[in-house]
Parts: sequence; C-alpha cells; structure tokens
Amino acid sequence: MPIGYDIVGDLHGHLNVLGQLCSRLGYEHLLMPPPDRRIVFTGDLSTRGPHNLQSLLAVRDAVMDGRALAVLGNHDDALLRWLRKDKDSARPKLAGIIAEIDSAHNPERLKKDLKAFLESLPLVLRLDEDRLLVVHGAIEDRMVDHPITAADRKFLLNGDAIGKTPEGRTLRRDWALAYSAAPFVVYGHTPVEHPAIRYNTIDVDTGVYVTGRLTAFRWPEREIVTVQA
Ligand SMILES: [Mn+2]
Repeated sequence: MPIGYDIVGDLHGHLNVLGQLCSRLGYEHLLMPPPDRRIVFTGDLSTRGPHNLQSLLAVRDAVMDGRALAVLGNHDDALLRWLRKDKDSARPKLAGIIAEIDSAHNPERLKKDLKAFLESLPLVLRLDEDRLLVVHGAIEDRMVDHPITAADRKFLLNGDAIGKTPEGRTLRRDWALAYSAAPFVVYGHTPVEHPAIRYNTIDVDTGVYVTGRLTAFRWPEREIVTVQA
C-alpha cells in the first residue's frame, strides 16, 4: 500500500488549530490519519502556544503508534537541552512549557519521557524512497546523500543565519536558492505568508503563534491546505 504524507508546519503548542487542520484533511479524529497516510511534523512542537505540553504528548503518542512522524526543531532541541540540565539552556522562550511540566502530576517521570521522545526525533526524515525529505530549518545538497555530521546539525535546525537586523531579528540566507538535489524538501522554521513550491522545496510554517494559520502539504498530491484559527 503506497503511503501518503500530510506534512504540518511548526505547531508551537497550538493543538486546537491542529484539530481544525486534521478535520480539513478528512481525519476522523485529531492525529488520526487514514491507514494509508501519515501525519508528519516539521518540528517546534511546543513553546509559544496555549497547549505546549498537550501538543508534545499528543504528537508523541501518535509517533509511538506509527500514525505520525516528526523531525527535531530548534525549540525542541532547546527543550531537550533543558531536560538534560545543560546550563544556560532555560531560555525565555521555554518559560511556558517549563511551567507546564513543573505543574504536572509527576514532573520527574514526565521529564524522562519527554527527553526520550525528543532524543528519538531525527534531524532529517527521508520518505517515499528518498523522493521526499522533511527538515526543520534548511538543508544543503551535500547533506542529502551523506551522513549528517555534528557540524550540519546547527544548519538543519536553524537555517543559514547570516546576522541580525537592527531590530534584533535573525537574518537568514535563502538556502532553497542554492538547493539542487533530487529529493523534494518540506521544511518550516521561517514563517511565510503564503506557502508555495520554490526550487523543489516548500516552507510550510505559517507562523501559527502570530497568525493563527497552520498549514499542511500533502504528498504526493502536492496540495497545500491551510486553516485559520
Ligand atoms: Mn524553529
């Protein structure tokens, strides 16, 4: 049975909007694709949302059941570093999810579970016999056919950061311009107003935490589905 994929942009704790998107995709329930499809996440599952912990746990359960797949995002990585108790990793962006974890019924067991889940997430998902790649931030041609090195990790998670604007926003090079490998790449991390296929890639992050819009890209149909909260 050929498998189709619905690749969802950065979720950032907006489980309610994901519910809407799943209905629009024709799922009977949240995170319940039909047997011949999988729901795939471009990472940044929590932080910035109203339901950070619930989002993480719901996606984790779906991944464990084989209904979902996800790559690690930079916010997921920051949370993982905090869970590993690396110093200086409790950045302001983690305040919400940390408060939710700390007020849970059994925070220590929860931390262990979340750490195991986040550690299981790859940086690159290779799907449909390598015709489709999913990454969080960016990828370069040379990473497509070679094992990912520790040095590639930052690029995959954060994109090609080249500096800051005077307002403090990160400036990123448009890596897709240089991408010329064969697999189609779906990614997130950098919010766009209108997702569109460019140079054999598509950015499906519609910045749900600001816009209320969450987007899925359907493979192999190449359809773009966006819902507005
Ligand atoms: Mn990100």
